[in-house]
Amino acid sequence: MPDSSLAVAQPVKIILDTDPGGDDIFAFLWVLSLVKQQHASLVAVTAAEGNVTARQTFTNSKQILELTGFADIPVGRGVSLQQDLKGDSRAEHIHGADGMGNLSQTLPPATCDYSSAIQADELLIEQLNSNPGTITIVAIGPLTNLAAAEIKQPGILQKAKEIIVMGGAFYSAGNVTPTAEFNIWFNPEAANVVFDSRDDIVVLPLNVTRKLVFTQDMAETVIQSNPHSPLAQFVVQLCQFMIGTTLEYRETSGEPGFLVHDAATLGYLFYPDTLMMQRARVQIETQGEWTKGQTLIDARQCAKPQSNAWVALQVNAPSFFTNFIEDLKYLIAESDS
Ligand SMILES: [Ca+2]
Repeated sequence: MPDSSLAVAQPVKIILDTDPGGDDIFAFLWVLSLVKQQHASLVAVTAAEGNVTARQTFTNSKQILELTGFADIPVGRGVSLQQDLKGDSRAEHIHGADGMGNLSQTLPPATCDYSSAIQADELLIEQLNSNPGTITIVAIGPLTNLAAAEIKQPGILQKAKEIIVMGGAFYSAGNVTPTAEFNIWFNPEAANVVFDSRDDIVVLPLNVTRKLVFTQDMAETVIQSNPHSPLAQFVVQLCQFMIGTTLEYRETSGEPGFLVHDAATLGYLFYPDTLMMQRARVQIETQGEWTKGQTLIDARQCAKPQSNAWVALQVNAPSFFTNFIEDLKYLIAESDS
């Protein structure tokens, strides 16, 4: 008997909110592979200020779409905190001055003007109003754009089918301060707005993403069918750059690889059997002198009403990478030589 569930499966509609970002780019490419395989439909990209400036994440997003043949997908420019951020508030030291391992010069140029592009919060509001209940937001940067949309139109985030966030660290060390993970720490007030907007936010914290070490060998496997294509070359070189900074900052206990934090969101969405989730109330520290951006779950033995999230606390990394690698292989095999 034919499997009727396959026949009726519609592609998952996604808005990717991203601050590329080396690991963002690997998540981005995974989405595009799933689009090519008709499992996903990428309705828009909203660039976020974070790893690098809003202008740079916009340009990077456009360049990735140009490189992969998806230049028609709309990109919103990130809402800026409008603060004079200190140099060390962003993450150029991890991702390169351009957020892409200093490889942006090797990619096709962005074709759209930053100053005339639609703002990310407007694009989110427009898309969610026209497609209520059907769009999944995959948020892999600081949550400034999502919060700006919610503040501008209260209730708008309820119109998303699901919101999946890479962020936070529970009962474990942060990666930007002793207690905070970068995306939440960068704008904890925005994170607060998003976690208050609905009671089913899906969270992929450092607890699982620290287990996702992508190695040079994996990159070589991914490109083997089409190794000289511009996309394959970009993937290998970006991987090399990210491994260099990851080792410098000792993020993998010396293992030569880098953490594909942001890709965990797609693991949840398309390969949910690779993760174990816990229901919880997530709270975010916005005031602490030392703990700004810390994410909390109450582990005491007492009644805890008002849960607002599903938090991933365990991942089957080999199974995750089996799927990640096969999907990236598919995208690169299909890319222009
Ligand atoms: Ca990111």
